[in-house]
Formats: sequence, structure tokens, C-alpha cells
Amino acid sequence: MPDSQVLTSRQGAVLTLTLNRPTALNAFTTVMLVQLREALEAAAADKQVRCVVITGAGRGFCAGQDLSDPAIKPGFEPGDLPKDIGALLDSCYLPLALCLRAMPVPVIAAVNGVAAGAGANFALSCDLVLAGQSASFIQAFGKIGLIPDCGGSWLLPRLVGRARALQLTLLGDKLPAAEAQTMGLIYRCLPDAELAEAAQALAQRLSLLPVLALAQTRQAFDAAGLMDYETALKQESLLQSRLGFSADFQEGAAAFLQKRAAVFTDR
Ligand code: T3D
Repeated sequence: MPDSQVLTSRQGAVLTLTLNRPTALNAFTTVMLVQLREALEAAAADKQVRCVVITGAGRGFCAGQDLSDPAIKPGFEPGDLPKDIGALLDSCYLPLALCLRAMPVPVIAAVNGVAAGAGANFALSCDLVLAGQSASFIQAFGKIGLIPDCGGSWLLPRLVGRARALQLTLLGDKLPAAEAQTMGLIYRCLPDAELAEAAQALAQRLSLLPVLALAQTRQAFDAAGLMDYETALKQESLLQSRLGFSADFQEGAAAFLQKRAAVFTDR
């Protein structure tokens, strides 16, 4: 679709989604939020897709919620009523964030430029975050009177600890990609010119692995964060029991014993 706010392209088993409003640094409109969720849902339903890459068109990754979108734009006239931002979160951000976190395949964010507000937290919710050296992450919420959303309140303290999460969110400073890597917020910072190729290479590599187990690893980590040690051990037994019956495990173990490359097919 030429006027789509989310472009899709396929290379083998890797689907790339490109946020496509470059003149507004790919800020999220309600249309884009819906299109992005629908594209992820379609990828989840397509057994041929084994890894997803998400990136941005132009010089930005995503500047967060489009503040001029009619769904939230403040009125400038006396008597104009504020919009219910929580309703937008419930109807658009929450289903998108839950869909991303439940993807049956790994999802890579290739952060090609600034990622601000919900754009930053959406990227950080992906499984592996690569960023170009000119990219940056901004918890822009505090400066406009909001709290971190799109999963940020849950994710940030878990990723970098409470002190750093508060530093990032209360000050709202631009965090360069290299510092984000040093801090453990993202997987890797790369030269800008290498980002797209590195993201595709990483995605191709993941697509050859047993993606069912990779996606369940993410889900186990997320769930274990809310469990005590013994409950987490029991969760491991349960998941491992299911995976033990999977074709991928039979294939992986057989390939190891037969000294050959494994071919994984489960989704
Ligand atoms: O439901 C809800 O609404 C709640 C959800 C909230 C989630 C959120 O994401 S809240 C945070 C929203 N985002 C921001 O506050 C960030 C606003 N943007 C910026 O601070 C800056 O644009 C950046 C630091 C990200 C980049 O700065 P710079 O100097 O590289 O670019 P720029 O010139 O500011 O922006 C380029 C264009 O993009 C510009 O348009 P123009 O003047 O060329 O026509 C700018 O207005 C537009 N743009 C950037 N961010 C947004 C935006 N337009 C609408 N909404 C934006 N968020």
C-alpha cells in the first residue's frame, strides 16, 4: 500500500516492518499504531515468518506519540476539553505492546535514529535492540507532563535498575546509542552504515534457530520476573516438558548426535 504508515518487506523467513512517516520522525498516529499491530498479528499467523525486524524510514526511528494527532491534541481555545489519553493507551498502545511481547518469533528493533517517548519504549520492548551510532533514546514523557508508557514503567527498571530508570525518565535527557549499550539498555550500537545489514544478518541467523523455544524464553523471563525462585523453577519444568515433545528438540538433539546441521521447523 503506497500510503501505508507501516511498510513491509520479506527476505526469506525474515519480515521487515518500516515505520513510515519520515517527515514527523515516524511519530505514532492511531492509524500507524493499528497498522503496526495488524502487521505483527499477520506475521504471528504466517508460519513462514521466523523473525521480524522493525526499523524507521528516514532519519528517525520513532518520536513517540504524534502530539498533533486528533486523538490527543490539546485544544488551544478556552473551554476546549482535554482528551482521555488513557483511553488511547487502552485502545491502541496496550494491544500493540501485548502483541509484541507475545510474538511467536524473535523481534529485532533496528533503531536508525532518535527513539523518543513511546517510540523508545516500543523499541526497548523488542527482543534484541540494535542501534546506529547516531541513534538516541529519550524518555520524553516527563517534559510534557506524562509518565513513561508503552511498557516503560515495567521495563526500564528491569533493564537498567531503578536508579538509572529514574535518571532516564526524570531528566529526560537524550541517551546516545553507545551509552545505551554500555548501560545494558540495548544489545549493540553499530556504525550507522552497518545497521540495516547487521539487523538482517542477525534476523537470518535467528530464523534458522528453534524460534518456538526462543519466543518461550522471552515469555519465561517476563513471567519469572513476577515469581519467586521455586515457582520459576516449576515454570521451567513445565515449559521444558512441552518443548521436550517439540519437533525442534527432537531435531536439535538428533542433529547434535549425528554431527550434522539441524533444520528447525516449529513455530
Ligand atoms: O496516548 C498518548 O498520547 C499517550 C502516549 C504518549 C506516549 C509518548 O510518546 S509521549 C512523548 C511524545 N514525544 C515527544 O514528546 C517527542 C517530541 N519530539 C521531540 O522532542 C523532537 O522532535 C526529537 C527530540 C524527537 C527530535 O528532535 P529533532 O530536532 O531532531 O527534530 P524536530 O525538528 O523536533 O522534528 C522533526 C519533525 O518531526 C518536526 O516537524 P516539522 O516542524 O519539520 O514539520 C516535528 O514537529 C515532528 N515531530 C517530532 N516529534 C513529533 C513530531 N510531530 C508530532 N509528534 C511528535 N511526537
